[in-house]
Amino acid sequence: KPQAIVFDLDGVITDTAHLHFLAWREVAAELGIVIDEVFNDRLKGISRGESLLRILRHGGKEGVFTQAEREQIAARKNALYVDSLRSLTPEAVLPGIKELLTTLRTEQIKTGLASVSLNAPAILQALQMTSLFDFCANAALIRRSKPDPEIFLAACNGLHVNPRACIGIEDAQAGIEAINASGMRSVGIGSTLTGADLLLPTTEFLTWPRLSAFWQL
Ligand code: B16
Ligand code: MG
Repeated sequence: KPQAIVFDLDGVITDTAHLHFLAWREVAAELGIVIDEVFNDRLKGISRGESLLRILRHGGKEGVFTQAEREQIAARKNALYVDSLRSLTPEAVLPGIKELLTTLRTEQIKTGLASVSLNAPAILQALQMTSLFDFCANAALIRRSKPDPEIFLAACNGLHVNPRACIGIEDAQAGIEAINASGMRSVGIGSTLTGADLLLPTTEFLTWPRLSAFWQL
């Protein structure tokens, strides 16, 4: 069996993408830029600063703001986002996830988190999921966003496992590319992803028997 399973947060453990979207939409509107959920898909797994750059580019406002101004805009988005996280309870954990993490404990398979969100520790706390993870990669130490494998490699490092002996789970295209580049086997959640070694429609299909069968292929 695999030595460890490393999870993405947003879109795999809980659906914070919508809360990110609402905060970005408000901030973008203040700058005269319109974004929709389709555009938001391209921000999944992308760091806060890089997300802002993509939004400015989308609105034709690249180069309009100084670095200091961009930091202020990103801080405003984060304040709105953190405020919206107050509504997060354990009920927001996606279907099947808690069961899977609990089973991995009994199977003695290590569990890791590879989220580029600086808010990940607070989110796990709100979901009451912190104790189900052996190691969470520190997003503050990551220099390159997904699709770079850095965050997944940091998770494997912290777990003291070889990426080739692990499975990574992601719902974003940039995330699948990051997992593949890390040498782990990739499991994608959602129907629009390409390049995943195993593709499942929703987290409900994410069970230990399913992952175990996939590992033995
Ligand atoms: P923060 P993940 C990512 O989380 C989100 O998908 C992405 O939309 C967000 O911009 C990024 O975290 C940074 O989040 O602003 O809270 O630091 O998919 O890597 O779990
Ligand atoms: Mg995600």
